[in-house]
Amino acid sequence: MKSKRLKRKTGRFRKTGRFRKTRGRQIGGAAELPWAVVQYDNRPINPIFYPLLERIKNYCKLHTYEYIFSNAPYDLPPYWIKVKLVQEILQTKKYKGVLWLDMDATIHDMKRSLNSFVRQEKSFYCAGDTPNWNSRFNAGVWFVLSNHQGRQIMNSWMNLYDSGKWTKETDGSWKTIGEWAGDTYEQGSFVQTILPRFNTHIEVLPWQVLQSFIPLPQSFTLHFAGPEKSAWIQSYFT
Ligand SMILES: [Mn+2]
Repeated sequence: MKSKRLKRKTGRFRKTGRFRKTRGRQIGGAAELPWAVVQYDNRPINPIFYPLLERIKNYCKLHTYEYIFSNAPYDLPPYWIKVKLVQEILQTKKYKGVLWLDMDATIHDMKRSLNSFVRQEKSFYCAGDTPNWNSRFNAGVWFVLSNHQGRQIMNSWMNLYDSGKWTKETDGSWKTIGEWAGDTYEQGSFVQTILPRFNTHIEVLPWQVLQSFIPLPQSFTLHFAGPEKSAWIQSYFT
């Protein structure tokens, strides 16, 4: 039905060009904004990640989502750049929402749309660690809707960044007085403050859906987090 209407419109208005720009976005009434899939790296990309990127880009093509890769400089610890970047992208209001993927993550279930996860009242979707670790939230893969609630979650999260607890070394690396992944980090602060504060608007999916490093029947994304990532990536692609 979709393609039929599209064809008819194309034929009718082909010569004027007047309707061509909006064609395809207007079908079925209200315009639907695309999702953005976002990644960041300010270092040269490690070649072991190339096949992961390839899958992500193909996924975006398949679903007509926008793929955004940023390497823009930020005067922030790398852990917090993702929060800032997604906050900024939501503020453009050009997207339905944003899927954040670490460089060591990829899409496994190419057919599953982001819309298929969206439930009433829930604006932020994430999962906890695999049983190898123990955080209730893993910051490597998550997605957020571009609505009031989603923007509020991102703003509150970014506000938890405490520049007084971080120092930039002369070699450009960042050090914190806090413990690894603790509350000075984006992950620990989310667990400590954002999860309880926005509890009703956050959907915590099973780790198997977003965080597994071996494809499982429920896996949508995979996250090859850990010291053995290159072996895991290799076994996924062979
Ligand atoms: Mn990661």
